[in-house]
Amino acid sequence: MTIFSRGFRGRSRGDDRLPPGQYLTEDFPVLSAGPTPRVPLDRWEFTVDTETGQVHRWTWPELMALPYETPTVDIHCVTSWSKLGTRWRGVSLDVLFEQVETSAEYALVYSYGGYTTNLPLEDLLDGKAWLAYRFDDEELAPRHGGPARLLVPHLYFWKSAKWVRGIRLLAEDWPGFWESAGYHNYGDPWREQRYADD
Ligand SMILES: Nc1nc2c(c(=O)[nH]1)N[C@H]1C(S)=C(S)[C@@H](COP(=O)(O)O)O[C@H]1N2
Ligand SMILES: [Mo]
Repeated sequence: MTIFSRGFRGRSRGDDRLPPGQYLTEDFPVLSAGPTPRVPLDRWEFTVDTETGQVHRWTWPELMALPYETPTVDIHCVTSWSKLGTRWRGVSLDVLFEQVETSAEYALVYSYGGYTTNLPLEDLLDGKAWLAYRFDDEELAPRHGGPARLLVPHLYFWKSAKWVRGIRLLAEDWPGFWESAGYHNYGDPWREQRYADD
């Protein structure tokens, strides 16, 4: 392993934005646990269902009609790449949850194709998460989760479910795909929470 001093790497490269154990990349690697599901927009829907059995559903035109934001965020994959200043367009989860009444504390996010990931509901709210459908001024490419993916940049990027289909609100936490395979349940890159025991 090569150790660079802070001075040598230079602050302009953004090391103060690089969590421990991460390296910077300019490309946008693709990490998918299975094949890319194709979801026609006229059949696409996004669902939030609550612990009391209430179901909230948005079609693609309904999603497009909602106010969007254009976050620029740093993203951090648990396989150690980080990409700074990525530019997205998406609907804040706060907007979607305006209509949702819940006292659940946990969210299980699920995708077309079967991927799941879990996180505390509060990590989806207060400006921390988006349902993103554009990247770098273009439609979100299918390999990167298009038509729409979750974007939760403050946690390792495996929490940002591609091809997202819905969120189940739960009174008790339920581990998702990587979380039940030994990855950390929460996944804060700044605390280097990669694996269950970290
Ligand atoms: N549905 C789904 N979402 C997913 C994944 C996946 O395999 N399936 N991989 C996760 C992981 S580990 C990472 S790092 C990011 C990768 O997103 P990218 O392929 O756009 O870089 O998506 C996350 N979301
Ligand atoms: Mo990842």
